[in-house]
Amino acid sequence: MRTQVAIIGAGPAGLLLAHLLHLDGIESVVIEARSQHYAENRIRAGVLEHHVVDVLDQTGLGARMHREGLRHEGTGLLFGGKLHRIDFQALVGQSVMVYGQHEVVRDLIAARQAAGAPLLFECADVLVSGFQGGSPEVRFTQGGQAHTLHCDVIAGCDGFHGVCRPALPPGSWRGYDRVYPFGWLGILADAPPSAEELIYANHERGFALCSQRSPTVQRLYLQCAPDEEVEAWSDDRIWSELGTRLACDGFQLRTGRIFQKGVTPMRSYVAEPMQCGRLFLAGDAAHIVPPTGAKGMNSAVADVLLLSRAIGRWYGSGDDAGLEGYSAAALRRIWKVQRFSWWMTTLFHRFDGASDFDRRVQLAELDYVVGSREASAALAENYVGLPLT
Ligand code: RFL
Ligand code: PHB
Repeated sequence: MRTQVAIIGAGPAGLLLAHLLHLDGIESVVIEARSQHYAENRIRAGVLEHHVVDVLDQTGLGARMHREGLRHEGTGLLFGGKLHRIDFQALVGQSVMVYGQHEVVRDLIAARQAAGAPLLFECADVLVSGFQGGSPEVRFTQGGQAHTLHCDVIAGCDGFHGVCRPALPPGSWRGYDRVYPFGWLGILADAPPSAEELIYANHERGFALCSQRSPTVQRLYLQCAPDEEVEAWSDDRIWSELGTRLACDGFQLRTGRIFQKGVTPMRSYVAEPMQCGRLFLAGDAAHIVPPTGAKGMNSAVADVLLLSRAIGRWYGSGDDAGLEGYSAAALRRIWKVQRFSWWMTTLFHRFDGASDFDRRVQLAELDYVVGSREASAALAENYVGLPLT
């Protein structure tokens, strides 16, 4: 088998890269470890930056998102029992779209399959090699049969636990890491939204987030221990804790049947550089953020936009400056996104062992953010999305 670009992983990064290359007339094969059903039903991110909405629009993927997604022109910040609004539209003239990551993935898979382009699910034993010399290749098995895919470029879009980052030669890269001493318990519930916009809550018992997915489904999160047992959280306990942490004037928590529960540990991580020879990492394979800034999937989109342009330039004119400069260009944005995600996390979470002084400084910072137009605008500018490239 031979292709131009071998893409490992059918998450948002891999699927969007395949789509962008296809529009540019460049062939690729997407190799995914899991099943199509799994990829289409994995519940994760929910907020799309305005540039990401534009990319989906401009590449023919926006129709369902505009029908079913929820446009948000601001967000709520709750602390000291009072709800404040950050008005994105008034402050920076932009908004975000609440549309589940798995819906984006479904739209991308449908486009790929409609184009009749190769997207291989349930591949095992994936191994990338040859990327430092002139003949990159990917070995894998599918349905018990061994395959070798020869290519010009390998895109490692296989997420944080994939095989591509560990395939970078030792000594050629390093990881920068911060692990937070808490996680998020996330739920999906059959209930109409409790609020028109998201609410990020700083409460002395810990962070809470009130988000949504549709007019009938809510997405909510609670700060918990990083290794929290989901079983320890009955539906009643979850609703009661959410009610406590989100309590404020005029807010009424709408409850309903909880049909999904999961715990996510929180971590910031960046691999530098994000490339070696003809192997390029994109999305969670190269970096992850704590979800407080809603940046993970958005960063994956930013990476593959850069990478697809660099690959297009290389095939178009033989100029490999974009490929050579890919990691440096991607990292400039990533570190700003890391900073914002770390800052939001630090601002809103309860840190065990924090002193009363620390707690007062945290509340003062929140008060400053909602009270200063400049500080509110800085939050809004980062939240709706820094320029993609
Ligand atoms: P993914 O989505 O992890 O996809 C990687 C794909 O690679 C496959 N794979 C392999 N395939 C072949 N061979 C192998 N050896 C392989 N190993 C792995 C995997 O099966 C998978 O299909 O990475 P990608 O594409 O880089 O996308 C990143 C995003 O998924 C992630 O950053 C976001 O979900 C993070 N995130 C959020 N991001 C946002 O932009 N906005 C949000 O509101 C937001 N909220 C969140 C989040 C992540 C969360 N969790 C659960 C981590 C909320 C949560 C709770
Ligand atoms: C979500 O709706 O899943 C969501 C929203 C905002 C975040 C994280 C997750 O910061």
